[in-house]
Parts: sequence; C-alpha cells; structure tokens
Amino acid sequence: MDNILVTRSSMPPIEEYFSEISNIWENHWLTNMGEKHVRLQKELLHYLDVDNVELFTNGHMALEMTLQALNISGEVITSPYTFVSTTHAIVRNGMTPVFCDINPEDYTIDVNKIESLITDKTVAILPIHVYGNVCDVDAIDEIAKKHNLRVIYDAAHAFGEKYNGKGVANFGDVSCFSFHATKVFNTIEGGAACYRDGVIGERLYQLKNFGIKDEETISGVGANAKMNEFCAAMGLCNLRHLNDEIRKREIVYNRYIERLEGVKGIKVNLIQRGVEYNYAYFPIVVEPKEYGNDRDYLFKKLFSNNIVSRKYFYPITNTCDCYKGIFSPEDTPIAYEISKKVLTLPMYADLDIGTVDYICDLIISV
Ligand code: T4K
Repeated sequence: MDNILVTRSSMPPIEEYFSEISNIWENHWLTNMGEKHVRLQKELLHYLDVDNVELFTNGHMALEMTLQALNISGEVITSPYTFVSTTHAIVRNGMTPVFCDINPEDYTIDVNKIESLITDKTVAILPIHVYGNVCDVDAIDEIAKKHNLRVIYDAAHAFGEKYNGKGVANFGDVSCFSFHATKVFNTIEGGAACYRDGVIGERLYQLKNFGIKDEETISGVGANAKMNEFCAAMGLCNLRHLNDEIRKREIVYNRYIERLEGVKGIKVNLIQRGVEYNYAYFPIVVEPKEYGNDRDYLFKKLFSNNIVSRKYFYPITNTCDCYKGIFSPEDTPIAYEISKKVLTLPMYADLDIGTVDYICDLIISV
C-alpha cells in the first residue's frame, strides 16, 4: 500500500488546465497582474462574498504585507496555536507578538483572555480561524472597538466559509487566505487579503509590487509578492470544481465522525453552530489516560501502517527554536497542552471511504 499522506492537492483535469493556459503562448503575458490575475480576483469576490480582495504570491506575504499596509507598530495580540507564518509575519514587521491562550473547544483565541493582555502599546489583534473553526468574531469586534484596535484574521484555513450567512472574510479589518497546494482551494502557491478600507487596498496593491504607484512614483518600501498567471490559471480551474471537492470532503468528514465520535479518549472536531464549514482538516485530540496511549504512540502506529498523519500544530509558535527564551509556553497552557495531544488525520476530496475505515480501525484497535 502506498503511503496515505495528510492531504493531497486538488487538481483540475490536465486538459482543462492546458486549455486555460494556452493563450499565454499567444499573449506572452506571464505575470504582473495579467488577464488571469484580474479574472481570478473578480471570481473570488463572488465566491468569498466580499467587496475587496488583493491576490498575493502566498498566504504568508498576504499577512506580512497587510501588517505593513496598516502602518502600525507595537504589540499584536495573537495565539501561538497556528502555523509559524502567523507569528513570523508580526515579528518580521518589527512588532511584538503577545500570546493569548486558546479555548479548548475549537482551538481559536480565548476571547475572555484578550482584554487582560491589552497595554498602551497594543495596536492589533491577529486571531486565527484554526482548522476552519471560526473565531468568536462578535466578541473580538466588541473588544477591538472598545480599545480602538485593528483586527486582522489569519483565515488561511477558512476559505469559502460563511458565518451566520456572511462570507467569513467580512469580519475584522482584513482577512488573509492561503491558496497553498495543501489548502482546500489552491493556486499552487498563492494567497489573498480581503479588506474593507480602500486606502489599505491601494497600499496592498503597491506593496506587493515594490511600492510602485506609477512608472515614476515609488511611494512605499514594498517587495515582490505578485501572483503569476500560471498560478492564477490554476485557481480559475480549481474554483470551478471547488463545491464538488468540498462535498466530497464532507463525506470523508462524516465517515470519520461516524466512526470516531464516542471513542474513549479521542476528541473530534465538531462543526460550530452558524458556520458553513469547508472541511479543511480533521484534527483529533488524544487524551492519553482515557485512550490508553498517547498521541505520539498513535502517530507511530499509523505511520508504521502507511498512514502519515501530522501534528498540526506542534510545536506551538512560542516554543519554536527561534523564539526560545523570548516567549514562554506557560503563558498559554491550553495551547501547549493541546499541541502535545493533537493529530491531524488524512483529509482530502479523493480520500476513499475504505481508507478512512482502515484509519479508524487502526485508531480504535489501540
Ligand atoms: N497561516 C496559517 C494558519 C497556515 O496554516 C499557513 C500555511 C499560513 C498562514 C501561510 O500560508 P502560505 O504562505 O503557505 O500560503 C504546510 C504548508 O506548506 C503551509 O501552507 C500550511 N499553512 C501548513 C499548515 O502546512 P508542511 O511543511 O506541513 O507541508 P508539507 O510539504 O509537509 O505537505 C503536507 C502534505 O501535503 C504532504 O504530506 C502531501 C501534501 N502535499 C504537499 C505539497 C507541497 C501535496 O499533496 N502537494 C504538494 O504540492 O506545511
């Protein structure tokens, strides 16, 4: 049996992609906001149910440039239970991450702990919609308004989701998505920032293109984070199949739930009320005392049976080598604890139900 990996990139039929890219050989336009870039941007406005979107070369640059575009400096309240990109984006902008713990139900930032971390240096909150679980956007909005803070959502996992009928990127000042190969929607590499304020949009557009305003005006210290035409073409193709892909993921999710919900010591991730979910990941939390073995044991057992699960998110970012001695995991005990117990099981549209059953049998048989 070939290894079953934690995910597998969605790809359109090869003929569809060839057909999409074929006119590039006529117009020779490869990058710098070409025709496919413009079309994808337009289609995403509709799909994401937002007013404004800017495309990027990847999700990380969307986050980094968003923080730069907001023109802020000081402390940013965030959570360490995420991919290291979130924390790096703050630090690489010369700002200080202040780590807030998560809640143990859905692993998003614990809104009851945010206010105690606010100081006179706090300028923003950067919460993460972890695994597609939507943060308590209403409470965050209230706190931000009360303390005059910016809110930037790391929505890398939440592509296409709705909360109470609204596109998830309509909350906060800016929401950043990742279109990486491993995501529900991919453009090979890619990302986007959805924003409210037109001034931020203008800055984002310039920053991703060296700060160029026009041929003779360089108004910002930008970099290069433009999405090229081949990536945009992949996005145009993948978007046509996305609803089907999400329905297939839903079938996989339902089977996992059917088999694993109620297994002693295994906590599954349930869909939140009011959320139209995208089935991005399938995390389980292993409680060693009740399960009889710990997460690492299960990881190895699955691995030796050709199932390559992943420990998303371990280590939490405030324990990464590059941040050791600067931050302490003791500040975020719940995130620290869950990071030692979590395992993300294979999840993708084409994962067959027989394989899901095989994975569940292995988990149950421990
Ligand atoms: N914020 C959050 C919360 C994020 O999760 C991420 C990215 C970002 C920000 C930053 O967005 P980007 O700048 O990446 O757009 C992966 C991804 O590289 C990363 O995008 C993702 N989060 C993170 C959670 O996971 P790795 O190191 O685990 O990926 P890798 O190469 O081990 O791949 C995992 C599995 O995916 C493979 O076992 C098989 C499958 N795969 C992978 C690749 C690269 C494919 O099927 N096709 C592929 O091309 O980081």
